[in-house]
Amino acid sequence: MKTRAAVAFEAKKPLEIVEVDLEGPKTGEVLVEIMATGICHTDAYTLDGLDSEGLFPSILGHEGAGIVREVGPGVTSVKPGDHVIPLYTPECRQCKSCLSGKTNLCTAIRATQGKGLMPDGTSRFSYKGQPIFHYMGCSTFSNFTVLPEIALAKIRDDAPFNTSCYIGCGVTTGVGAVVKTAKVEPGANVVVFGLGGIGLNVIQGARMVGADKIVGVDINDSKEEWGRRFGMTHFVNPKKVEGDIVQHLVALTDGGADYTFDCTGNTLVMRQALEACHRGWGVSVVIGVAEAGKEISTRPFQLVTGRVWKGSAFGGAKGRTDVPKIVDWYMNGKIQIDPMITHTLSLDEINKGFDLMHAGESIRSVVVY
Ligand code: NAD
Ligand code: AHE
Ligand code: ZN
Repeated sequence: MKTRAAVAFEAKKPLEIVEVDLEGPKTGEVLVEIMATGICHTDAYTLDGLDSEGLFPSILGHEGAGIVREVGPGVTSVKPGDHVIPLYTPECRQCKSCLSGKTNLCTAIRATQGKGLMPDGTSRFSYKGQPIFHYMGCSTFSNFTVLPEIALAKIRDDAPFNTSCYIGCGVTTGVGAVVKTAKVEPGANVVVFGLGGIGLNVIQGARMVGADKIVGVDINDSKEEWGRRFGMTHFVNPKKVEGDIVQHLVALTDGGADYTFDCTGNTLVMRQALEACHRGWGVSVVIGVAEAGKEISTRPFQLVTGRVWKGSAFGGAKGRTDVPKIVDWYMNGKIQIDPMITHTLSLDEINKGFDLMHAGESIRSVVVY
C-alpha cells in the first residue's frame, strides 16, 4: 500500500512529506493506522545526527497512538479495530529480561530494531524502490506503519488519540521514572533538571506520589510557570544563581535531595544532578539522552558516600502491562496531559514542531493525521 510519511532523508535536513510504499504485515506483525504522534526531543536528537544508532533515510517518530487495521499470521493479542500505542520498548514476556522481573528492557527484537529493521531483518518501507529504515521500531511519522505484535499496547477505546499518544513516550517516561525507577516516597525532596516534555511529567509524578519539595531547574525562565502548574514548589534558573548551582540546591533541600532527575541530556547537568543528592542515600536518575561520544564523570567519592546513579528508559514501564494502566490514570484524572499539548499540527507542518521545540516555545507538539 501507499502511505504519507515525513521522511528523514539526511541528518540536519528538514523532514520531507512524501508518499512511500509500505508492505503488509508478515508473521507476528500488525498494520497500524497512526492517528496522532507527539514529537519528542529524541526524534530531534536523531534528526540532528547526534544518535550513535541514527540511520538515514528513515521514518522517525516513536510517540504515537492508532488503530489496528490488519494483522499478520499468528497474531493473537490484537485484532483489527483495536486502539493501540506503539512501544519502542516492547514486552515479549518470554526473553531473559522480561522473565527476570528486574527490567523493562525486553531484548527479543532490540538488535534488529537498532538497525532500523523488522525482526526478520528487512524493512517494510520503501521509496522509489529503495528501502527506508524504521525508527525505534515505531516510525509514527508515517500515517500507516507495521510493528511486531509484542510492540503494541492495547488501550481503551475512549482515550483520545491526540493526547494519549504522549503516553507512548513522554508521559510514561516521566511519571514512570518517579513511580517505577526511583520509587519516590511521600515526603521526599525532589529536584528535576529540565522542564520540558519529560521533566514536567516527572514533576506531576512527584506530586502524585506526595513528594514534599519539588524543585525545578531550567535555563529558560518561561518554564517556571509550567512547572508550578504541575506541582513544582521551587524554581531555580542556574544562570541566575550566584555561586555554585550544586551548593545552592543542597542548601535548598536541607543537605541534598532524596531524588534528582536529569531531563536535559546534558552530561554536565547529569553530574550536577548526582552531586545535588543527599549524602548517604540520594538517588539520581538519568533520563536525558546524551549526544554520541559524550561521557559522564564525577568523583568516585560521591558514590562512596552513598549517592546512587541510575538510569531509566521508558520510565521503567513494561509497555503492554503498564501503558493501559497509565491511560486509565489519565482518563481518571490522576495525571494531566491536555495542557502539555501546546501545539497541534498537520503532517505537512511537522518541521514547525521541531522548530518550536528548539526555540523552547512548546512543551509537546502533536501531529494529527
Ligand atoms: P525538551 O526539549 O522538551 O526539554 C528539555 C528542557 O531542558 C528544556 O526546557 C530546556 O530549556 C532544558 N534545558 C536544556 N539545557 C539545560 C540546562 N543546561 N540546565 C537546565 N535545563 C536545561 O525535551 P524532552 O522531550 O523533555 O526530552 C528531554 C530529554 O529526555 C532528551 O534528552 C530526550 O532525548 C530524553 N528522553 C529520554 C527518554 C528515556 O526513556 N530515557 C524518553 C524520552 C526522552
Ligand atoms: N540510540 C541511542 C540511545 C537512545 C536512548 O537511550 N533511547 C531511550 C529512549 S529515548 C525515548 O525518547 C531508550 O529507551 N533506550 C534503551 C534502548 O534500548 O534503546 C544511543 O546512544 O545509541
Ligand atoms: Zn521519546
